[in-house]
Amino acid sequence: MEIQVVKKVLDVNDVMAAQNRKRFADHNVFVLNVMSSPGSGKTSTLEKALDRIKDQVSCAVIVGDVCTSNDAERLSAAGVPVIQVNTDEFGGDCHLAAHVIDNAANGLDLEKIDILIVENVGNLVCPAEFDIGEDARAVVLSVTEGEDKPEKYPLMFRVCDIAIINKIDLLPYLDYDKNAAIEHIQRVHPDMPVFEVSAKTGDGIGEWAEWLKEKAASKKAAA
Ligand SMILES: Nc1nc2c(ncn2[C@@H]2O[C@H](COP(=O)(O)OP(=O)(O)O)[C@@H](O)[C@H]2O)c(=O)[nH]1
Ligand SMILES: [Mg+2]
Repeated sequence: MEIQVVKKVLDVNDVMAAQNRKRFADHNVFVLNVMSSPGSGKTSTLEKALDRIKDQVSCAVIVGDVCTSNDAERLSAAGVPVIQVNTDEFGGDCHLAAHVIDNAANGLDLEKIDILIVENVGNLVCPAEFDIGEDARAVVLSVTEGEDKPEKYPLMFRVCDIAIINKIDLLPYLDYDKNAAIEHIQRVHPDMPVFEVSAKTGDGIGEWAEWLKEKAASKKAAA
């Protein structure tokens, strides 16, 4: 019985996600859904990436947390439009659903935006189950989380297009085996591109920011 209810929720979400995808395509907006467990560095890597690309492409962010507008305040410093969603207002959801993105997008002038980044609620499980109408998905995994998370939470790594290993500045202080982590990622998702970055030092941010710009440019070119 419960399974049927869950299926229905996901079906309704898929319909809304398809509407979002059409709406974003109509306005030529490339949408990236960024997911991870809390604290792996979604906001930090986005702050650094936005600093690099915001003068070349017009960006905006929708950020989801259960409570607070801390991340919106941090991301607004880049000078791009930011919409904060607090899921506490509708039951404390552990993910952003498609209708939530639809509502949040009403607060943005989509005609003026090339890249919309969604920082999802910190969680390696539920956000992977909800299509929001995005073009691509990225999972951030930090070196303090252990190498085996991709195999423990495989859906997240299966549905994402790229993985970003963050906090590589901490590698000298840890027993973390980065190559083992990459093997775990690619066992779940063969050939998944993996970017190795440090939001603290800026290492590797350029490469993933370039990937983002190129993906957005190819969507525009195909339109
Ligand atoms: N040493 C180090 N700390 C980082 C890095 N990226 C983020 N942090 C720290 O990790 C914590 C969580 O980062 P945040 O971006 O808020 O993670 P989020 O919850 O995924 O958005 C903060 O204290 C950051 O300063 C990094 O590359 N290196
Ligand atoms: Mg954050």
